[in-house]
Amino acid sequence: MALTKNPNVLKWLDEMVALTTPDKIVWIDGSEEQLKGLRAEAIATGEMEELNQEKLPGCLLHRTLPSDVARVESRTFICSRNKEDAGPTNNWEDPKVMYEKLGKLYNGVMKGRTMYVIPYSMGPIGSPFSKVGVELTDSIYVVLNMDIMTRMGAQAFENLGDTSNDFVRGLHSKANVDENERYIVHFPEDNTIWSINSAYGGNVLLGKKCFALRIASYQGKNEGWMAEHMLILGIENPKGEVKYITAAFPSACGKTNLAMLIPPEIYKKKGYKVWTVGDDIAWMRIGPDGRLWAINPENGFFGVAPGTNEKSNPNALASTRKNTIFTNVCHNLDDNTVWWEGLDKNPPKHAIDWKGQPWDGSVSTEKGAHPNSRFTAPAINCPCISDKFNDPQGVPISAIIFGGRRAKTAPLVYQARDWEHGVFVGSIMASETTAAASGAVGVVRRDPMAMLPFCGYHMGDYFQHWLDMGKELGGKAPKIFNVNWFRTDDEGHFIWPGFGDNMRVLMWVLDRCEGKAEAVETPIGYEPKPEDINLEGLDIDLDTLKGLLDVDKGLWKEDASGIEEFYQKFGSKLPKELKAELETLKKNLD
Ligand code: GTP
Ligand code: SPV
Ligand code: MN
Repeated sequence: MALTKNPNVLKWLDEMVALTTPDKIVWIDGSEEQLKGLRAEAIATGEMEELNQEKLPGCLLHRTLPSDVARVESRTFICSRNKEDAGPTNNWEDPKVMYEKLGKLYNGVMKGRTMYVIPYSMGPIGSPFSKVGVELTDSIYVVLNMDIMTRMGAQAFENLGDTSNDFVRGLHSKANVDENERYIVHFPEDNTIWSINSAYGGNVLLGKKCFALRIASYQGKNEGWMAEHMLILGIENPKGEVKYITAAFPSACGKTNLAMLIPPEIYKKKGYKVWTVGDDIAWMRIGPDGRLWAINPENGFFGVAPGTNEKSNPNALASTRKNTIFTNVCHNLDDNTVWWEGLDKNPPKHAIDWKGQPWDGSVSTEKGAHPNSRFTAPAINCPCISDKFNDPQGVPISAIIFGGRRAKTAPLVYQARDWEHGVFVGSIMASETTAAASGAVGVVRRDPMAMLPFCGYHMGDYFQHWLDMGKELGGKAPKIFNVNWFRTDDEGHFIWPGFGDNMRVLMWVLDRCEGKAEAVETPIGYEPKPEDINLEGLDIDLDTLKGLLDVDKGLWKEDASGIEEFYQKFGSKLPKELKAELETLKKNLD
């Protein structure tokens, strides 16, 4: 039975049913009873495997095809009516042409299958930040993941109401999972997403990157707010005051880890605590007090498994110990649990690898888990989840941090001189590519604000939107910083210990926001005095830290010409403020 009377939903559903011709339609109400049935069905068909219910209660394992393990940026499109509106960094096709082309692929694709109708809310139900989406899919895996990642079920329709047309229409079919016919397509002007021939997370959980970043960034520009690829965390001082920070790092560059960090002993014993609000996406609005406020639109974590362990990220690990879906990890057959590289030093001997093949960790030279294998874990499982996680108003932001993987150029931390300079700092972000997207790994590319694969419109307009938001925020704007945890020595080892010790850098960041710490002016912005980063209890001396903060003018001059070349892409859409910032940087380097 239909879960809504909203004629806009029903009309669109009728059209999509006529196109894809499923045998059966199931409305997802979000009830535990219904989910139980779907889990049982997925286990019965082999789509998912039930893990050890004593050690991992409620946990399931799933493998996608080896050709379908990451986002595919080359097959991701922004189909605005005018090509110019998608900009130089997105793939584009005329929406009419694309609807027709994909229409052929969707034609009858759900024959013999069930269509699940998933209503969901991005953001807490009832929050002024929140937005509703409906995803139609032929995958139970998608339903079960959406249950963890969003507020899914009948309540989302209640939020939408009986007449509103303001919902994102998502259509997904795994079809034959044919990589040559794979498309992840956004029609921002129609509030529509069409995804076909994939069954991997970022391509098919349409509430996440597709809606909450690509469509939402477009909505944000038009409606005066921001959708960003950012974690949100709170740092509580011994007096019980909490200050909030957002940080944008590209995929697989440390957002989940920073969001859940465990304070080093020196801070813990003084009474500092860290709280997680979000690990991947932030929606931000200017509040009635004129400050920037953020919510996490998601309800769970779709986190990178490899490297997650008791030491690096115990909070993430704890989050995955119940009601979690594991995708493309290694299956330990001895006790029916999961394993991945970096979990511990005891790879199972009797196991199935991410490709579904028998695997013996004591001899194999292949990886047991895919480098982009993931866990889908409910946010409420996280031991350090913030008490503001469900707050409809979100949290006020004191600082915004940009960062990426740079072996050399970027120092451990620096602060932008002001908002405009901060927008410049975000716009010139560069990072080595990771396994989160298909393609080469370790190649440095420009990834402005970590949004290169996620901005749903012209990136030049996006920079302008950042500048406009700054004007509106005025003196209440968060301070902007850049960090790099990934500088390496001559042997390629990371110099900075990272993980929990990143808090030492965050403390300088917060001190700067409160006017409590000094800074040194450099050609690229303000840096800490080395003695202002607390190294107590660390195996790092002041000279190493000075090296981490070093600004190599030669490398930066090379970078400046790289930026100049990158900026040329945007033509007349490049805001003049950013052009001026580049000139200032070049002058400072001479
Ligand atoms: P997405 O979910 O793809 O957006 O990734 P993310 O930005 O949340 O990255 P995540 O925290 O999952 O980290 C990705 C990889 O970076 C993992 O293998 C981590 O172990 C590693 N990593 C995270 N933080 C640090 C750090 O401070 N130092 C070092 N050296 N590695 C880190
Ligand atoms: C990312 O790649 O940035 C992710 C994972 O967070 S995905 O959902 O696949 O986009
Ligand atoms: Mn991400």
